[in-house]
Amino acid sequence: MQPASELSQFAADVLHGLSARPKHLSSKYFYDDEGSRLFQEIMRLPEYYLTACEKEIFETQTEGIFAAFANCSNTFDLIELGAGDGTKTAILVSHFLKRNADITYSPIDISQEALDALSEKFTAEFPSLRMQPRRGDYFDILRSLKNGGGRRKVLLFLGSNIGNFTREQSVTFFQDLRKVMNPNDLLFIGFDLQKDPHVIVRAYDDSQGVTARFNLNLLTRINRELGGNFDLTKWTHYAIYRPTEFSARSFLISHEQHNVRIDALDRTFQFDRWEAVFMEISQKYSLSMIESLAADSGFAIKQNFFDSKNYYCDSLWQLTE
Ligand code: AVI
Repeated sequence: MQPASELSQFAADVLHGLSARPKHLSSKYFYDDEGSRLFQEIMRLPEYYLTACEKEIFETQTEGIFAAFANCSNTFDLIELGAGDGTKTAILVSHFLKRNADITYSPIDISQEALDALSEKFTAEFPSLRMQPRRGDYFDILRSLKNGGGRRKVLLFLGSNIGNFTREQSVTFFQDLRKVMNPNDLLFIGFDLQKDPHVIVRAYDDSQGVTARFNLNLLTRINRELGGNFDLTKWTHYAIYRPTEFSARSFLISHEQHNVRIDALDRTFQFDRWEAVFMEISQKYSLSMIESLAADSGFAIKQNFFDSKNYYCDSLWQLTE
């Protein structure tokens, strides 16, 4: 057993979450190598419309996006936070290179496996592209890139990843990004918009059970990394949409009363029959929510790009004075 002072952040967060009422675990820990692989599978699901919508925006509005990024200069650096497999970004990169843009692409991710796969794919597809993949904490890396030789940085935060933060966390995150940006830099963010709740719920409770496996994988990760003994057969994935708050929420529900031991925490946790552990929030946005998020974080919207169904918005932000 490790003394509490030596607990990893992961262990400390699991201890905090499972000691709370109601219990919760943080979705930021979903993305070990297996979690990243499962998320890529989710992105290919027919019910998970987010990826297809953002892809459509990139495919149909590439020139408009290029014009907005370039802003009269063909030189800029693309830095993608949480790059995953980079499939959507490849659409932009391909177009930018055809337009002879002088770009560098720096994908940042916490999964080395995901970064390796992405680097291999991009190197094969775009041999002339300068790439600087980086694994680790966004802010450490961005601080190291702050003075990029006077080149404009365009930060990409795609896939509605922002939806997994609370509003307070989102404002803090954008304010922190602002600190590592120069006045000419831009921030391009994917937002999933509000729509028919039935469509949203299906995206988080797919018929093939991939999202269920994605959530359950966090229990497997706790078993492996923290010496837990979660029995996955005692748990069910459950997703809802709260229309008054415009957020999808996912839970793992315990079917029966049972105990789980986690060696690294030297603790046993009791779960009641039908007890829910809150796993993830996926916020859905209106345009006024996006505008107020930008304003409260020190940014102004330069341009918004929408898909044909108006399900999704990629919003390009610039710093305010
Ligand atoms: C990464 N993030 C934007 C996804 C979402 O839609 O909230 C994670 C996810 N959770 C279940 N399905 C996908």
